[in-house]
Amino acid sequence: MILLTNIIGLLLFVFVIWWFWFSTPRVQKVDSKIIDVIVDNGVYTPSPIEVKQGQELTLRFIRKDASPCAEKVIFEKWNLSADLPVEQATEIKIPTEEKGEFIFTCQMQMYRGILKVI
Ligand SMILES: [Cu+2]
Repeated sequence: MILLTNIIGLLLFVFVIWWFWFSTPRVQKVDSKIIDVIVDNGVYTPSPIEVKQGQELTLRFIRKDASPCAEKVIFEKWNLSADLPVEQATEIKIPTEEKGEFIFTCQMQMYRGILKVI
């Protein structure tokens, strides 16, 4: 009888372990971030953009404005630039190792956005 109780106890124990390890969905830590930035009417939206230092960041520029003014985006700080085809998403990976406020602009600096790394 004691043996039977022990076996049942053991089975219960195994079941509980199995339950926790295999049947609960694992929580995944997400530290990448993609932010959509709309390019239209002379402004980047949203701006300012605030992110945490060291987190992965991709800005996905979606250009609505067909005027040549909007065709490039430039991050002077990192020497990064990209052509933005109209009505398409263009992804740019942004370094966030350094804290600060960084400006991004079109080639004529009429469009201006601010990225804050905090
Ligand atoms: Cu411009």
